[in-house]
Amino acid sequence: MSSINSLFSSECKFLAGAATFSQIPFLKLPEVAFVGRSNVGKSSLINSLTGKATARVSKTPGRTQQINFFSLGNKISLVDLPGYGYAAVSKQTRMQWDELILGYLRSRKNLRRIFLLIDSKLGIKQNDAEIMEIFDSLGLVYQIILTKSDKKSAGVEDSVSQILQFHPSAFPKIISTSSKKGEGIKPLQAEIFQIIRQ
Ligand SMILES: Nc1nc2c(ncn2[C@@H]2O[C@H](COP(=O)(O)OP(=O)(O)OP(=O)(O)O)[C@@H](O)[C@H]2O)c(=O)[nH]1
Ligand SMILES: [Mg+2]
Repeated sequence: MSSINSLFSSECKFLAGAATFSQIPFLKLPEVAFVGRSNVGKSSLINSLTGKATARVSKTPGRTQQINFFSLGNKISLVDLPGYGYAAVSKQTRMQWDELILGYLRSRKNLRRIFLLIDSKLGIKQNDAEIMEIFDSLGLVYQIILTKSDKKSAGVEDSVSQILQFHPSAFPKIISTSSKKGEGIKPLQAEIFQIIRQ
């Protein structure tokens, strides 16, 4: 794949959905995963990156209940993970989330990068901080992607950068994006392109 544009304009196909660990497909493609609170904009960001409405965007939070795998140009797998922090879920559902998502993230051999999405309006909330601590303790490296930058609170980048100093597994580089306005989409495409070339 010669250029970023040719990668991101190639066909994006839904490969599989996994609601349980055993349904996770074996894939050889390099993979990147999008994780974050429910409603943070994971599915919208995948659609903006690929220029297609492949991932389902929810009107109600907690809509994406399974792990969805997409292949972009048969070069990379993009993974849309179910959101966390949806207030109405039971303890049982929360435990299932932990088991499925953390199980996937810990064991996935072809996983090259975890993108942890943070809403620019809300900043890092308690449940984001908890996930970051879990990732740190498991040695899972992750990169913060701010979403909905069209609605961002003043100083959000600085406050997130400050918090990252206490999270050893976080990439220092933050990318600020808006699926609505297109801000940061090209830089994130460039980051993903670099990841698969490594
Ligand atoms: N203003 C603004 N709204 C956005 C942006 N990205 C997504 N949204 C809106 O945020 C809501 C949630 O978007 P989704 O992409 O479905 O979020 P998600 O993280 O996939 O949600 P779950 O699948 O429920 O975990 C939708 O109403 C989107 O239209 C953005 O960049 N700016
Ligand atoms: Mg979604």
